[in-house]
Amino acid sequence: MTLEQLRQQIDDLDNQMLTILNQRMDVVKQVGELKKTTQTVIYRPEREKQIIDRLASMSQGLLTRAAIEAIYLEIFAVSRNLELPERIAYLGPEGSFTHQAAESRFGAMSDYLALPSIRSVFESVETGRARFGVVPIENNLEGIVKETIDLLNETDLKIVAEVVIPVHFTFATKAEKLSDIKRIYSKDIAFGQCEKFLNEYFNGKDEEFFAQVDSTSKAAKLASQDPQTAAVCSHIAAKLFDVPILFDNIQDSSQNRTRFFIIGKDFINQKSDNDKTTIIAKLPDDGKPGTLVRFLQEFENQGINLVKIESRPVKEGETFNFWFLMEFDGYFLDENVQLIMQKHISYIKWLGSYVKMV
Ligand code: PRE
Repeated sequence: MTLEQLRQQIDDLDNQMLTILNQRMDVVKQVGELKKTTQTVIYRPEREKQIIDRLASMSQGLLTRAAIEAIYLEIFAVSRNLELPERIAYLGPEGSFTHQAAESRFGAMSDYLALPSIRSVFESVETGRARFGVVPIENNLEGIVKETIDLLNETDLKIVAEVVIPVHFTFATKAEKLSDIKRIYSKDIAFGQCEKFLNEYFNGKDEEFFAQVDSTSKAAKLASQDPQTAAVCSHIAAKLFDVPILFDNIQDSSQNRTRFFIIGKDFINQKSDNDKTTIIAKLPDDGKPGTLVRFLQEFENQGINLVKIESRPVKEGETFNFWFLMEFDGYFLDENVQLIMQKHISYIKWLGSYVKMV
Protein backbone atom coordinates (compact mmCIF):
# COMPACT_ATOMS: atom_id res chain seq x y z
CA MET A 1 0.00 0.00 0.00
CA THR A 2 1.26 3.52 -0.74
CA LEU A 3 1.81 6.24 1.86
CA GLU A 4 -1.14 8.13 0.38
CA GLN A 5 -3.41 5.13 0.82
CA LEU A 6 -2.26 4.52 4.39
CA ARG A 7 -2.82 8.18 5.24
CA GLN A 8 -6.30 7.97 3.74
CA GLN A 9 -7.02 5.08 6.14
CA ILE A 10 -5.74 7.14 9.06
CA ASP A 11 -7.95 10.07 8.03
CA ASP A 12 -11.01 7.82 7.89
CA LEU A 13 -10.27 6.36 11.31
CA ASP A 14 -9.65 9.83 12.77
CA ASN A 15 -13.01 10.97 11.42
CA GLN A 16 -14.72 8.05 13.14
CA MET A 17 -12.81 8.72 16.37
CA LEU A 18 -13.82 12.36 16.31
CA THR A 19 -17.48 11.46 15.92
CA ILE A 20 -17.24 9.00 18.79
CA LEU A 21 -15.31 11.43 21.01
CA ASN A 22 -17.95 14.07 20.39
CA GLN A 23 -20.64 11.56 21.29
CA ARG A 24 -18.71 10.78 24.48
CA MET A 25 -18.55 14.49 25.31
CA ASP A 26 -22.34 14.82 24.82
CA VAL A 27 -22.82 12.14 27.48
CA VAL A 28 -20.16 13.72 29.72
CA LYS A 29 -22.00 17.03 29.51
CA GLN A 30 -25.15 15.32 30.75
CA VAL A 31 -23.15 13.80 33.62
CA GLY A 32 -21.94 17.34 34.43
CA GLU A 33 -25.49 18.67 34.49
CA LEU A 34 -26.64 15.83 36.69
CA LYS A 35 -23.74 16.46 39.05
CA LYS A 36 -24.59 20.17 39.21
CA THR A 37 -28.13 19.42 40.37
CA THR A 38 -26.90 16.90 42.95
CA GLN A 39 -23.86 19.00 43.94
CA THR A 40 -21.58 16.03 43.30
CA VAL A 41 -17.84 16.42 42.74
CA ILE A 42 -16.60 16.31 39.17
CA TYR A 43 -13.22 14.61 39.64
CA ARG A 44 -13.63 10.90 40.38
CA PRO A 45 -10.19 9.25 40.32
CA GLU A 46 -11.61 5.84 41.23
CA ARG A 47 -14.01 5.93 38.25
CA GLU A 48 -11.17 6.97 35.94
CA LYS A 49 -9.07 4.06 37.18
CA GLN A 50 -11.97 1.68 36.66
CA ILE A 51 -12.31 2.81 33.03
CA ILE A 52 -8.55 2.48 32.37
CA ASP A 53 -8.44 -0.96 34.04
CA ARG A 54 -11.36 -2.18 31.98
CA LEU A 55 -9.94 -0.88 28.69
CA ALA A 56 -6.44 -2.21 29.46
CA SER A 57 -7.78 -5.68 30.19
CA MET A 58 -9.94 -5.88 27.07
CA SER A 59 -7.41 -4.29 24.69
CA GLN A 60 -6.24 -6.66 21.98
CA GLY A 61 -4.23 -4.30 19.79
CA LEU A 62 -0.90 -2.55 20.00
CA LEU A 63 -1.86 -0.15 22.79
CA THR A 64 -0.16 -0.92 26.12
CA ARG A 65 -1.74 -0.04 29.45
CA ALA A 66 0.55 3.01 29.70
CA ALA A 67 -0.54 4.18 26.25
CA ILE A 68 -4.23 3.72 27.07
CA GLU A 69 -3.69 5.60 30.33
CA ALA A 70 -1.91 8.52 28.62
CA ILE A 71 -4.68 8.89 26.03
CA TYR A 72 -7.51 8.56 28.53
CA LEU A 73 -6.08 10.93 31.13
CA GLU A 74 -6.23 13.64 28.44
CA ILE A 75 -9.79 12.63 27.52
CA PHE A 76 -10.81 12.78 31.20
CA ALA A 77 -9.17 16.21 31.56
CA VAL A 78 -11.16 17.51 28.59
CA SER A 79 -14.31 15.89 30.00
CA ARG A 80 -13.87 17.50 33.40
CA ASN A 81 -13.32 20.88 31.81
CA LEU A 82 -16.54 20.45 29.91
CA GLU A 83 -18.42 19.50 33.06
CA LEU A 84 -16.98 22.36 35.08
CA PRO A 85 -13.64 24.11 34.53
CA GLU A 86 -11.61 23.57 37.70
CA ARG A 87 -8.40 25.30 38.61
CA ILE A 88 -5.40 23.28 39.79
CA ALA A 89 -2.76 24.89 42.01
CA TYR A 90 0.71 23.36 42.20
CA LEU A 91 4.12 24.08 43.64
CA GLY A 92 5.62 26.13 40.82
CA PRO A 93 6.91 27.91 38.98
CA GLU A 94 6.15 26.32 35.64
CA GLY A 95 8.41 23.42 34.80
CA SER A 96 8.68 22.04 38.35
CA PHE A 97 8.32 18.32 38.93
CA THR A 98 5.06 19.10 40.67
CA HIS A 99 3.88 20.78 37.46
CA GLN A 100 4.79 17.60 35.62
CA ALA A 101 2.85 15.54 38.18
CA ALA A 102 -0.17 17.88 37.90
CA GLU A 103 -0.18 17.66 34.11
CA SER A 104 0.11 13.91 34.20
CA ARG A 105 -3.21 13.80 36.04
CA PHE A 106 -5.12 16.86 34.87
CA GLY A 107 -3.88 17.04 31.26
CA ALA A 108 -2.74 19.93 29.13
CA MET A 109 -6.20 21.55 29.00
CA SER A 110 -6.72 22.41 32.66
CA ASP A 111 -6.44 25.83 34.20
CA TYR A 112 -3.23 25.83 36.29
CA LEU A 113 -2.01 28.13 39.01
CA ALA A 114 1.72 27.99 39.82
CA LEU A 115 2.36 29.01 43.44
CA PRO A 116 5.63 29.77 45.23
CA SER A 117 5.37 27.46 48.26
CA ILE A 118 3.68 24.30 49.51
CA ARG A 119 1.86 26.42 52.11
CA SER A 120 0.43 28.70 49.43
CA VAL A 121 -0.89 25.66 47.52
CA PHE A 122 -2.71 24.52 50.68
CA GLU A 123 -4.08 28.04 51.24
CA SER A 124 -5.36 28.36 47.66
CA VAL A 125 -7.37 25.14 48.06
CA GLU A 126 -8.61 26.11 51.52
CA THR A 127 -9.88 29.47 50.29
CA GLY A 128 -11.39 27.97 47.13
CA ARG A 129 -9.11 29.84 44.73
CA ALA A 130 -8.20 26.42 43.34
CA ARG A 131 -10.30 23.24 43.43
CA PHE A 132 -7.28 20.95 43.78
CA GLY A 133 -3.65 21.34 44.81
CA VAL A 134 -0.65 19.22 43.87
CA VAL A 135 2.21 18.92 46.38
CA PRO A 136 5.18 16.56 46.79
CA ILE A 137 4.96 14.14 49.71
CA GLU A 138 8.04 11.93 49.45
CA ASN A 139 10.95 10.80 47.38
CA ASN A 140 12.32 7.28 47.48
CA LEU A 141 15.88 8.53 48.14
CA GLU A 142 15.25 11.52 50.39
CA GLY A 143 12.18 10.47 52.33
CA ILE A 144 9.28 12.58 53.39
CA VAL A 145 8.56 16.25 52.59
CA LYS A 146 8.01 17.49 56.13
CA GLU A 147 6.19 20.67 55.16
CA THR A 148 3.49 18.67 53.38
CA ILE A 149 2.76 16.36 56.31
CA ASP A 150 2.80 19.24 58.77
CA LEU A 151 0.26 21.11 56.63
CA LEU A 152 -1.92 18.01 56.33
CA ASN A 153 -1.89 17.98 60.12
CA GLU A 154 -2.65 21.71 60.45
CA THR A 155 -5.40 22.02 57.83
CA ASP A 156 -8.61 20.13 57.08
CA LEU A 157 -7.78 19.35 53.47
CA LYS A 158 -8.10 15.81 52.23
CA ILE A 159 -5.98 13.60 49.99
CA VAL A 160 -7.81 13.02 46.71
CA ALA A 161 -5.20 10.96 44.88
CA GLU A 162 -1.53 10.03 44.76
CA VAL A 163 0.70 10.39 41.69
CA VAL A 164 4.17 8.91 41.27
CA ILE A 165 6.60 10.17 38.65
CA PRO A 166 10.23 9.32 37.87
CA VAL A 167 12.61 12.18 38.65
CA HIS A 168 15.58 13.04 36.48
CA PHE A 169 17.79 16.03 37.25
CA THR A 170 19.95 18.08 34.94
CA PHE A 171 22.76 20.50 35.63
CA ALA A 172 22.10 23.68 33.67
CA THR A 173 24.14 26.86 33.42
CA LYS A 174 24.97 29.73 31.11
CA ALA A 175 28.58 29.68 32.37
CA GLU A 176 31.30 28.93 29.82
CA LYS A 177 33.34 26.85 32.25
CA LEU A 178 32.56 25.08 35.53
CA SER A 179 35.19 27.21 37.27
CA ASP A 180 33.17 30.37 36.44
CA ILE A 181 30.27 29.15 38.58
CA LYS A 182 29.97 31.02 41.87
CA ARG A 183 26.69 29.54 43.06
CA ILE A 184 24.34 26.61 42.40
CA TYR A 185 20.63 26.95 43.00
CA SER A 186 18.26 24.12 43.82
CA LYS A 187 15.75 22.78 46.30
CA ASP A 188 17.17 21.06 49.42
CA ILE A 189 15.73 17.71 48.42
CA ALA A 190 17.27 17.95 44.93
CA PHE A 191 20.73 18.75 46.33
CA GLY A 192 20.38 15.61 48.44
CA GLN A 193 19.49 13.49 45.44
CA CYS A 194 22.48 14.63 43.38
CA GLU A 195 25.08 14.38 46.13
CA LYS A 196 27.52 12.13 44.27
CA PHE A 197 27.62 14.39 41.23
CA LEU A 198 28.01 17.56 43.32
CA ASN A 199 30.77 16.01 45.42
CA GLU A 200 32.63 14.96 42.34
CA TYR A 201 32.52 18.34 40.61
CA PHE A 202 32.22 20.84 43.46
CA ASN A 203 34.00 19.23 46.38
CA GLY A 204 35.01 21.53 49.23
CA LYS A 205 32.66 24.40 48.38
CA ASP A 206 31.11 26.20 51.35
CA GLU A 207 27.43 26.13 52.27
CA GLU A 208 26.67 29.44 50.57
CA PHE A 209 27.76 28.02 47.24
CA PHE A 210 24.72 25.72 47.36
CA ALA A 211 21.79 28.13 47.57
CA GLN A 212 18.43 26.66 48.54
CA VAL A 213 15.33 28.00 46.85
CA ASP A 214 11.64 26.97 46.97
CA SER A 215 11.63 24.86 43.82
CA THR A 216 13.93 23.50 41.15
CA SER A 217 12.27 25.59 38.43
CA LYS A 218 12.89 28.74 40.46
CA ALA A 219 16.52 27.59 40.47
CA ALA A 220 16.43 27.40 36.65
CA LYS A 221 14.92 30.88 36.46
CA LEU A 222 17.64 32.33 38.70
CA ALA A 223 20.37 30.56 36.73
CA SER A 224 18.93 32.04 33.52
CA GLN A 225 19.49 35.53 34.93
CA ASP A 226 23.14 35.17 35.93
CA PRO A 227 25.81 33.33 33.89
CA GLN A 228 27.94 32.85 37.01
CA THR A 229 25.34 30.54 38.51
CA ALA A 230 23.90 27.12 37.76
CA ALA A 231 20.78 25.12 38.60
CA VAL A 232 20.07 21.55 39.50
CA CYS A 233 16.63 21.28 37.94
CA SER A 234 14.30 19.31 35.70
CA HIS A 235 14.87 19.02 31.99
CA ILE A 236 11.67 20.95 31.22
CA ALA A 237 12.60 23.78 33.59
CA ALA A 238 16.03 24.23 31.97
CA LYS A 239 14.36 24.32 28.55
CA LEU A 240 11.56 26.64 29.72
CA PHE A 241 14.06 29.21 31.00
CA ASP A 242 16.55 28.69 28.18
CA VAL A 243 19.45 27.54 30.33
CA PRO A 244 21.85 25.23 28.46
CA ILE A 245 22.04 21.72 29.91
CA LEU A 246 25.61 20.73 30.69
CA PHE A 247 24.91 17.34 32.30
CA ASP A 248 21.79 15.23 32.16
CA ASN A 249 20.58 12.56 34.61
CA ILE A 250 22.86 13.64 37.46
CA GLN A 251 20.74 12.01 40.20
CA ASP A 252 22.40 9.41 42.43
CA SER A 253 19.91 6.70 41.56
CA SER A 254 18.17 5.94 38.31
CA GLN A 255 15.36 4.56 40.47
CA ASN A 256 14.55 8.07 41.60
CA ARG A 257 10.80 8.62 42.03
CA THR A 258 8.72 11.26 43.73
CA ARG A 259 5.25 10.75 45.07
CA PHE A 260 2.78 13.62 45.03
CA PHE A 261 -0.58 14.18 46.67
CA ILE A 262 -3.53 15.82 45.01
CA ILE A 263 -5.33 17.62 47.80
CA GLY A 264 -8.88 18.94 47.91
CA LYS A 265 -11.43 20.39 50.28
CA ASP A 266 -14.43 18.34 51.49
CA PHE A 267 -13.49 15.48 49.24
CA ILE A 268 -14.40 11.83 49.70
CA ASN A 269 -13.53 9.25 47.06
CA GLN A 270 -15.79 6.32 46.50
CA LYS A 271 -14.31 2.90 47.23
CA SER A 272 -12.30 1.29 44.44
CA ASP A 273 -10.92 -2.24 44.30
CA ASN A 274 -7.45 -1.10 45.38
CA ASP A 275 -7.40 1.72 47.95
CA LYS A 276 -4.92 3.18 50.36
CA THR A 277 -5.79 5.24 53.45
CA THR A 278 -3.68 7.90 55.15
CA ILE A 279 -4.27 8.96 58.76
CA ILE A 280 -2.57 10.96 61.49
CA ALA A 281 -2.46 9.30 64.90
CA LYS A 282 -1.73 11.31 68.05
CA LEU A 283 -1.41 8.55 70.58
CA PRO A 284 -2.06 9.54 74.21
CA ASP A 285 1.15 9.70 76.20
CA ASP A 286 0.34 7.83 79.41
CA GLY A 287 4.00 7.39 80.29
CA LYS A 288 3.70 3.61 80.06
CA PRO A 289 5.72 1.57 77.59
CA GLY A 290 4.12 -0.08 74.59
CA THR A 291 1.45 2.42 73.51
CA LEU A 292 2.67 2.48 69.92
CA VAL A 293 3.29 -1.26 69.76
CA ARG A 294 -0.24 -2.01 70.98
CA PHE A 295 -1.71 0.40 68.45
CA LEU A 296 0.26 -1.14 65.58
CA GLN A 297 -0.71 -4.62 66.74
CA GLU A 298 -4.36 -3.77 66.14
CA PHE A 299 -3.65 -3.36 62.43
CA GLU A 300 -2.17 -6.82 62.26
CA ASN A 301 -5.06 -8.23 64.26
CA GLN A 302 -7.50 -6.75 61.76
CA GLY A 303 -5.49 -8.05 58.78
CA ILE A 304 -4.63 -4.54 57.60
CA ASN A 305 -1.35 -4.09 55.73
CA LEU A 306 0.49 -1.02 57.08
CA VAL A 307 2.66 0.52 54.37
CA LYS A 308 4.11 3.59 56.04
CA ILE A 309 4.68 5.17 59.42
CA GLU A 310 6.44 8.52 59.84
CA SER A 311 6.88 10.31 63.14
CA ARG A 312 6.75 14.09 63.52
CA PRO A 313 7.53 16.05 66.65
CA VAL A 314 4.77 17.90 68.49
CA LYS A 315 6.03 21.46 68.34
CA GLU A 316 4.34 22.78 71.50
CA GLY A 317 5.13 21.64 75.06
CA GLU A 318 8.33 21.05 76.96
CA THR A 319 8.83 17.33 76.48
CA PHE A 320 9.57 15.46 73.29
CA ASN A 321 6.29 14.10 71.97
CA PHE A 322 5.44 12.72 68.57
CA TRP A 323 2.54 12.15 66.27
CA PHE A 324 2.48 9.69 63.39
CA LEU A 325 1.47 9.77 59.77
CA MET A 326 0.33 6.27 58.87
CA GLU A 327 -0.69 4.67 55.62
CA PHE A 328 -2.33 1.32 55.06
CA ASP A 329 -4.13 -0.68 52.38
CA GLY A 330 -7.90 -0.36 52.46
CA TYR A 331 -10.79 2.10 52.39
CA PHE A 332 -11.77 4.08 55.47
CA LEU A 333 -15.30 2.60 55.59
CA ASP A 334 -14.07 -1.00 55.40
CA GLU A 335 -15.29 -2.85 58.47
CA ASN A 336 -11.83 -3.70 59.84
CA VAL A 337 -10.57 -0.13 59.30
CA GLN A 338 -13.66 1.31 61.00
CA LEU A 339 -13.11 -0.93 64.04
CA ILE A 340 -9.75 0.76 64.65
CA MET A 341 -10.85 4.26 63.66
CA GLN A 342 -13.95 4.20 65.89
CA LYS A 343 -12.04 2.77 68.84
CA HIS A 344 -9.44 5.56 68.67
CA ILE A 345 -11.69 8.26 67.26
CA SER A 346 -10.44 11.01 69.55
CA TYR A 347 -6.86 10.82 68.35
CA ILE A 348 -7.08 9.69 64.74
CA LYS A 349 -7.42 12.20 61.93
CA TRP A 350 -8.46 10.70 58.62
CA LEU A 351 -6.66 12.36 55.69
CA GLY A 352 -8.20 10.42 52.83
CA SER A 353 -8.73 7.10 51.09
CA TYR A 354 -7.72 7.03 47.45
CA VAL A 355 -6.72 4.77 44.58
CA LYS A 356 -3.39 3.12 45.38
CA MET A 357 -0.62 3.77 42.85
CA VAL A 358 2.41 2.46 44.79
C1 PRE B 1 -15.69 11.10 33.65
C2 PRE B 1 -15.08 12.43 33.85
C3 PRE B 1 -14.57 12.86 35.05
C4 PRE B 1 -14.45 11.97 36.22
O1 PRE B 1 -13.23 12.19 36.87
C5 PRE B 1 -14.66 10.56 35.90
C6 PRE B 1 -15.19 10.16 34.70
C7 PRE B 1 -15.33 10.53 32.25
O2 PRE B 1 -14.93 11.31 31.41
O3 PRE B 1 -15.52 9.34 32.05
C8 PRE B 1 -17.21 11.23 33.71
C9 PRE B 1 -17.72 11.59 35.07
O4 PRE B 1 -17.77 12.75 35.45
C10 PRE B 1 -18.13 10.52 36.00
O5 PRE B 1 -18.21 9.36 35.62
O6 PRE B 1 -18.39 10.83 37.19
